[in-house]
Formats: sequence, structure tokens, C-alpha cells
Amino acid sequence: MMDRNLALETVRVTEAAAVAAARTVGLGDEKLSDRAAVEAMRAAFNRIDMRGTVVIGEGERDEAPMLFIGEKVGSGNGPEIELAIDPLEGTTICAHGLSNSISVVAMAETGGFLHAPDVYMKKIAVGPDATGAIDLKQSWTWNLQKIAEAKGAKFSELTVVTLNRPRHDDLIKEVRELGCRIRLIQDGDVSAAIACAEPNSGIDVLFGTGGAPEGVISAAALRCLGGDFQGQLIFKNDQEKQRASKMGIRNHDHIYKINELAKGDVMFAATGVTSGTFLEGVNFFKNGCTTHSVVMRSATGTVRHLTARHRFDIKPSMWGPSFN
Ligand code: FBP
Repeated sequence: MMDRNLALETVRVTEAAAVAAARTVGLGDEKLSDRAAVEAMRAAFNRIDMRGTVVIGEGERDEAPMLFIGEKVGSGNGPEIELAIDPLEGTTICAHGLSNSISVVAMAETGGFLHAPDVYMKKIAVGPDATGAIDLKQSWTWNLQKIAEAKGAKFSELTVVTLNRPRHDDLIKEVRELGCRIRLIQDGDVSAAIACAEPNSGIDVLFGTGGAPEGVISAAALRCLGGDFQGQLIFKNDQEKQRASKMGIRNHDHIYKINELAKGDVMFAATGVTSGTFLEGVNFFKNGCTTHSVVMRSATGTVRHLTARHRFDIKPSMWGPSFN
């Protein structure tokens, strides 16, 4: 089992990335927001005793300068860990100053995460009260029936969240015809998946297609929260299939259960960049800021919320990289 203190250490990494990204909120520059988060996260990792390997990261080695898939991070001492990271989940959200952008790190022992290529993934996520009630082989209607039964709820009492994309037009129509409510989000389906397991979020289920890396990260979070998740990789062309094959994926149609996406002992840390359903964002004050984070472990199911005050006058490195 992984050392439980590692999760509490790792929250420093998501805090650093969130603060750096928060400095760019609303500047309208997605690349700048992403770069700020990535550079701060990369630097913060190296202050932690671990031998980490990025398996879900910023992209393949030739396309990402930092935190690419296969990159080794950490001090080089300590346990061997697999990392699924998203330094800034919701780049556009952050650049436009909207809600629900977060910085995320999930950890597992070697072999714990599906090494998913950067393609799309069809997803269903639910909270603990509907665990076991989902099946991606079946229709959205079938799934909503099972979720309603599991929760003892009527369709009109269920809220589905999905990314607002033309590819979801049929899904949205089907959900509306049943009389379920639907919340359309512009970005950020990791926060949306987590919201399914938050009793006060007002969200019951995530349906639809988003990024596959985000799917693995969502599965890790829901393992810790006792929720459920299923995902199926969606390929646009043969080139994407070949990339998946190179990453060890043989059956391209496989429906992955939560334990196939994130298995064994899993830990998860996230810090809010902009405020949302799940975490408050970074609030700046003179010479400092406040961050809001969550740290969770699958082994115990403990969910810790951490509010931290950071002083830039005492710890200038917390301000993050310079953008010039
Ligand atoms: P980024 O933070 O990488 O921009 O991802 C945001 C996101 O909305 C994810 O949450 C989601 O899984 C994916 O993009 C959806 O992809 P697309 O915008 O192509 O529909």
C-alpha cells in the first residue's frame, strides 16, 4: 500500500499549480494558463520524495515539453508511483474566468492506471448511491432507469450533466424526453464526474464523451469517493487506433469498468483554480492567497478538505513562474 502521507505531500503540487494558473484567470490566454500550471507543478513535484512516472500527462514526449507521458518526476528517492495529472483541467474556463477549473494529481502503484491515449472517451459517472447501476453497453434511458431505481428517485428528480457539444444532441434530446433535468457545461468533465458523488451538488450522473485522460482521472477520484464510472475509448481514425495499440491497448471497443481504469490503492489531490461545485478557487490578497483543496484515498475513503493561506513575502516560490 502507498504511504498515506504521500497524498498530503502531493497537495502542495496541486496548490502550486493552481496558484500559478489563478494568476492568469480571465486573461484570455489559454496557452499561458496551461504553461503557468505545468511549470509550477513540474517544479513542485521535484520537492517531493517519490520516484514518479507520468502515465497520464500533458501529451506524448515529442509534443509536450514538460510532464509528458513517461517523464520521471519527484526527487528520485522514495516510493515508485504512477501519476495521472492534469495541471489545469479546464484551460478555457480559467482563461475566460469561468467556474470549475481545477488542478489535479492522481496516484497509484505501478500498473494502477490505464495508459489511455489522448483520444475521446464515452463516459458514465455516478455517486455511491448508484454504484453498480450503470452499464455503458446499454442506452442512456436504460441507465437513467437503473439510476432512478437505485436512488429511489423519479426521472424529474434526476439531473444529468454533459458537455455542451453538438456530438451530444441526441443524448440531450433523449434525456429531456424522459423528463430528467440536464445541466450543460462548457468544459471540465472531471469536476462534473466528482460532483456526482457530492450529495449537495445537485448532480446525479455524468453522461457523454470527453477526454480519455480526464476519464482515467475521474475514475481515480470516484474510486476514492465510492462512486462508479465506466468508459469506452472513441477513435476518430485509424491513426488514433494505432496510437492506442502502441500504448498497449488491444481491444479498441472494450468498455472499461472503474477498476480497470484506476486499480488498487489510489490517492487523489485537487486544488480549485476558479470556484465551482466542488472546490472554491484561489483568492488573492496582499502578498498572499488562499487555496482550497481536497485529498482522498481509496484505501480508507477519507476525504480531507484543506484550506491553506500562502505568504508570497515569506515563500516567493509560491507565486509561481515568471511569464516573461
Ligand atoms: P482541457 O483542460 O485540456 O482544455 O480540457 C477541458 C475539457 O473540457 C475536459 O474536461 C473534457 O474532457 C474535454 O475538454 C472535452 O473535449 P472537447 O473540448 O474536445 O469536447
